[in-house]
Amino acid sequence: MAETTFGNATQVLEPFRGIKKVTIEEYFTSGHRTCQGCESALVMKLMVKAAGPRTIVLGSTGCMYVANTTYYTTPWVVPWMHTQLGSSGSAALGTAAGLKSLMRKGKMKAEPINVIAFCGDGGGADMGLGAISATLTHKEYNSLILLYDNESYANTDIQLSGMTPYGAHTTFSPPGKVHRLIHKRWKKNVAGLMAAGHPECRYVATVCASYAVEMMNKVRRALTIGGPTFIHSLDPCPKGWDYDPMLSHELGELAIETGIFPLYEVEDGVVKYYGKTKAIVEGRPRKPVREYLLKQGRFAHFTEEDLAYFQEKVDQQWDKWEIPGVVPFRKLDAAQAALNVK
Ligand SMILES: Cc1ncc(C[n+]2csc(CCOP(=O)(O)OP(=O)(O)O)c2C)c(N)n1
Ligand code: SF4
Ligand SMILES: [Mg+2]
Repeated sequence: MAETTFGNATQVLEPFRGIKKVTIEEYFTSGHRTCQGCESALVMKLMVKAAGPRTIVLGSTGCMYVANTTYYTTPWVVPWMHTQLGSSGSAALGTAAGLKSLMRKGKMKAEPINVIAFCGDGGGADMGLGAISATLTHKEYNSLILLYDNESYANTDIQLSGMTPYGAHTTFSPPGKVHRLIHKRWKKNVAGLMAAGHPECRYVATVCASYAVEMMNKVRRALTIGGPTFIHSLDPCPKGWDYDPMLSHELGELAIETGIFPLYEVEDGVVKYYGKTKAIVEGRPRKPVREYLLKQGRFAHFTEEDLAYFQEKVDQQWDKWEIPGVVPFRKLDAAQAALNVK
């Protein structure tokens, strides 16, 4: 038998060198019922296009489960399985381990098969964080966990998650006359957390479907580097964010241009910035966050004070963080350190 332990690199998935080189075949096609302008559906399409036909997709409960598997219809061309809301990590690890075992025992043909588990921000960043973290410690099993982040529990009518931005209007945080802002917690930094805290995970990246080729190439890298990997995609959601569906692509671009969502990868501990994020790191001015926020109804109640606070928090992530946009640790300056000496 050929060398097929697949402990490391799986299939040959070279990066697409430009849009004209992208393959035509689709593995997420017609038959879904997502909203018009749903970027998460585009993420599914690009993700599995990059992965190719020898792929198993596992998906936790949420819009990308419910709207994609309405009774008797589905857009999935590749094998697909639903898993419980907090279980994308367990599903990825179990499936990768099962495949490896069956191949080792000769019960199925030994060949590289991609295992991708997706989860929403609610299922992944809140409920399923522990299982994803555990999966990222098992370097002997190849899998990709893709967290599609529409910044709410969208499928159950836009409840607030740990990744909902500060101040946003959700069904759990409606602005009122007494309290203008109900949600006052800053969004979790999940990609930074995964990259900083999982030494066996060789690849963590952030993506946005507005930059489709870059996104597909990061999926390809994640699937071929070996071991468990993690990708976080920011997905504009017309229903939850309350904007005209034609703005989805533009809002994705603005999230990057304002510096709210940085595009980067961490491969074997080395940070590499991409596209407009790279330009920002190299000194290009960021667009004001108001250009992004005020296009969305969920921030329509924001005052100048709220916009200023949001801007200040984003400024900090670029000006104060030890690794800008990625990891928020800061070194004590010398004067402060001296004061702390007992
Ligand atoms: C254990 C459990 N609790 C609650 C639910 C109800 N539920 C189904 S989908 C969903 C929202 C999931 O949000 P997210 O993971 O962000 O995916 P999205 O719907 O935004 O795509 C919830 C709360 C469930 N299916 N299982
Ligand atoms: S609610 Fe948002 S994530 Fe869900 S299908 Fe509609 S646009 Fe997509
Ligand atoms: Mg969500």
